[in-house]
Amino acid sequence: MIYKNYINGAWSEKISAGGFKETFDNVNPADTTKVIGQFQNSCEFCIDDAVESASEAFKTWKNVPAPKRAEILFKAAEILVRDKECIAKGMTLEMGKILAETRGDVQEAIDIAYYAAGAGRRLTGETVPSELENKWSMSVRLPYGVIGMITPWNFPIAIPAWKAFPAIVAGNTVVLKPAEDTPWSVIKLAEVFHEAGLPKGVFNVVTGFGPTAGMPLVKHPKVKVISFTGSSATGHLIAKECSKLGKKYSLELGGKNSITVTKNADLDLAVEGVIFGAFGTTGQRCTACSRVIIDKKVKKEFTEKLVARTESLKIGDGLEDDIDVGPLINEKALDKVERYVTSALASGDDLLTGGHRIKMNSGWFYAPTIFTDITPDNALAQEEIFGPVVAIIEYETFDEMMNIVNGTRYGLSAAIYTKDINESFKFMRDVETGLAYVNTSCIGAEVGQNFGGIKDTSPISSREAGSQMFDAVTYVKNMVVDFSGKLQKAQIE
Ligand code: UN1
Repeated sequence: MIYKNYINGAWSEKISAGGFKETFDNVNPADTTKVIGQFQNSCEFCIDDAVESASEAFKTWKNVPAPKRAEILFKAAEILVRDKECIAKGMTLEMGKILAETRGDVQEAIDIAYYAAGAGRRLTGETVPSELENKWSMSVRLPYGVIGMITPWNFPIAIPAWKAFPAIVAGNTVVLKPAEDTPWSVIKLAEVFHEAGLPKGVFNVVTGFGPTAGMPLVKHPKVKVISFTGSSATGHLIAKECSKLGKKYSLELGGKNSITVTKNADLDLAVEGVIFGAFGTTGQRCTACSRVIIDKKVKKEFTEKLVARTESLKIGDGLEDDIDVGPLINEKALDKVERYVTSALASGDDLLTGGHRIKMNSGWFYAPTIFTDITPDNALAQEEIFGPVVAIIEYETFDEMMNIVNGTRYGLSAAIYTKDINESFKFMRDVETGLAYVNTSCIGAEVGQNFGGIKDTSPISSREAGSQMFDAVTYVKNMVVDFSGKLQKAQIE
């Protein structure tokens, strides 16, 4: 089946200058002989069309009352609820994570739809007392116009929804380029909006690749804000381009997240937290746990439990009922994991379990992998691998542990397992991340919470979801009325 771009409320194809149709294949990572469909390999001309339509739509959409804009989002939420199972199954076919997780992905989109739609009635500004008599000052939040969004494959609907829903409620229009590995899920989102009755041009989807479709979107002069979630390398390229053009940007990049297990921890609970954090979504979350930082006193006991639990995980096609861990997204991802493991083994690092590919149905499977006695400066403890690989690092004192937790370039998520309340508060205060968890895993943020990082995870610390969800997609306009009938001079009178 050939899937088209969604531009100006209609489905359109990419036709090359020579009159040829240009598409790319999207395959099932659990069985690469199965093709999901062909998608448009778009270029800058498709982006131009989409931006034009978004720019035209903005002229009227910005003046539709926010509660009315929100009504369409409520409808979209209902359609997502109705179609949740079908979208979840399609998403597992497209990107591999297990059905329980793809259901969660759609649920996250439903949650943010209701959350953002509700906020449509609460898009408040503020009034500020003037220094002068008979003078009034107030502010409102206003939309920018066309927002360009480039979204990743690991949360194919949730992340586009986090970005697009608040933007649309706030009165912006959107051109979204999904990752080339998950165009189907975002085309589905366009179908949902279409059915919900979103006016044409408000939400547009252009599929394709970063250099040929993503970059033209970033550079387009009519695109006022760029919102990107993905790799640090691409994020820095985008930041550079946006700075050159004086364009606002919101970035959600890599992570090197940790779970600390103290001597006061409930070890069984901590094992479950690490399993979920490290091997959920096959380790392919920017919030994934890739470091376990363990008190030397409980290291042996905890490690034995963790390895046994890891070896009980069932790897396979995420559509099957009893599967715990699906495949990696593509061959490049598999090669990357393998490269890190091979080089760790070559330098003598201690492998406890995993460390190899799994041959099954020509899918991209890799065994959940744990290394132990890793030093904090090791590549396994510093670089984002984005796969099912965990490094265990031991510590003796609280201060040493905090230095290890904070000793990477990233700052997204960190968790601590402890029954010591003082220790937990010290940890929350001192951890250099945007997300801190106590006695739960380092993944699983909810839509009511502000999501994002500091340091190189989010170079300007932008946030998605939560009470800050409008910050990237609105600006504040301050408006002043002087009803004194004379010229009053601020700071002078
Ligand atoms: C991501 O990995 O890019 O906190 C987002 C979580 C999810 C979102 C992760 N709700 O794990």
